[in-house]
Amino acid sequence: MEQEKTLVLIKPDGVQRGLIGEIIGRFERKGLKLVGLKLLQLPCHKAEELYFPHQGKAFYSYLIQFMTSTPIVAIALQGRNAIELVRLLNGATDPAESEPGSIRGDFSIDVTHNIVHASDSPKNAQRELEVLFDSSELFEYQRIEEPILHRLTT
Ligand code: IDP
Ligand code: MG
Repeated sequence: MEQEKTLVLIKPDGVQRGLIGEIIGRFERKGLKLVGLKLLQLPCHKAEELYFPHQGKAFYSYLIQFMTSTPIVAIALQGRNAIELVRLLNGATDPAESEPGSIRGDFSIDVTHNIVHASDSPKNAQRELEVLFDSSELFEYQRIEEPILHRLTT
């Protein structure tokens, strides 16, 4: 599986509940590489860009209001099959259905206040990363355990 990059956001509820370290730790321990990281208050126009596929839905305006209410953490992650893997670690959108062991399954109880966001496709990952990060804010480096995380094919 090829290396992919994806966007994760720790939503206002995750930041306010002191879960930043816990959530980043889960991605790090899995073997995903942090290639971008910042705390910011999401401006309204960026929230609208991020969630434009949901425009017109009943929950849209509350979602924008919630996402712009207090700071969030934006995380760019890189790794093999990262897009699908991160969504698996996050768990199902509705915490009533997310598995225990996933972030949403372990820490949330409400479908809007569901702690994390993650991109759902390569196209959306690229688009969403561009909304949150300048290219100068994304980095390349080696994690020291890369050779033992992956079966190396030569
Ligand atoms: P995802 O975050 O798992 O990709 P999406 O369907 O893309 O889920 O929805 C984006 C966000 O909108 C969700 O994470 C959640 O915060 C909110 N949301 C989705 N569906 C509902 C709903 O039925 N009621 C209220 N909020 C919702
Ligand atoms: Mg989504």
